[in-house]
Amino acid sequence: MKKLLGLLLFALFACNDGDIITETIEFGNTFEACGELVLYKINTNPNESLSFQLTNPTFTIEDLLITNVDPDNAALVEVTTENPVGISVNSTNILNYRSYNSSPTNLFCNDVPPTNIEITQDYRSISGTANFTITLTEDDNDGIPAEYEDLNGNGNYYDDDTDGDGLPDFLDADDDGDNVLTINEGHNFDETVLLTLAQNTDASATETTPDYLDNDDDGDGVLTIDEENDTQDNNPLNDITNPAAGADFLNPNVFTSVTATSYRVHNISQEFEVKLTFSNISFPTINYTIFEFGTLDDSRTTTSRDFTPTF
Ligand SMILES: [Ca+2]
Ligand SMILES: [Ca+2]
Ligand SMILES: [Ca+2]
Ligand SMILES: [Ca+2]
Repeated sequence: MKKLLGLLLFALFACNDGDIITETIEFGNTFEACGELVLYKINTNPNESLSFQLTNPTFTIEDLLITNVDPDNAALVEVTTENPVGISVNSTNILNYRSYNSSPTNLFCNDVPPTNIEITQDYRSISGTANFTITLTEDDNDGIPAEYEDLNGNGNYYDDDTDGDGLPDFLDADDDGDNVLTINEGHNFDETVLLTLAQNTDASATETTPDYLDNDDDGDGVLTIDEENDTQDNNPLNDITNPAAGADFLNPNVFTSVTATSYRVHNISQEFEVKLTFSNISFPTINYTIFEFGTLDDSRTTTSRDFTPTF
């Protein structure tokens, strides 16, 4: 991971005349959060921390992760928070650099802080701005990387929607809308063969559409989504008349149509990147025009949403 060089390096490039903090400090590029609201990162060799404590903050971490339905497409969401969110660094929202005589590992987010830990250096900035940038990345986890779901190859993942349900293929766990998940349609993707070994049940000289993009997999004239002869549960996988031939939607000799009534729920994974950058902060002898605090390492940034296309 790219390392964030700490105060000394920044000082070399950014400080005014005068004394500088005398240690070389290097922090990783992630930070953590706790309480309402402390953002911090620590080192244990040497023992030190950078922390930003907000008093009476007007937002929580959860607030940064709220999404809105895209007004142009109900299948899509977007981060609601304006990027970046500017928070003043001041006498109540203080940015601290501290060093200690022992490990600060359990110092933050702990109801019972460790005893015997002493602060040996304490510098603070009470001016500047904290800028958050929130980026959301979503995925359908169908086993095909997003770049290989860009069917028209134009680099825009949002204009490929095989089944026309509003979810572009890279977010659509059932690309052809036949109620059989793409991951269960034999796409056989791997980084070597890519999609060249994708299963195509009704392949012929003129039929080259792989099952995961084909809404009538066995080419029997009954749509896969309507091949629910056994159990009507929006899952054609478990409708099997002849076990030797497999599921009915892959068996051209079974073509009873049982009309589907809805699409299945689509689960879309979400990964938020919360990046914090300070601008124009000032420690007693050091000024920084830009200080990259890093990205938030927190389980709350990994989640998912469900979407059921309109039938
Ligand atoms: Ca779709
Ligand atoms: Ca997909
Ligand atoms: Ca499908
Ligand atoms: Ca086909």
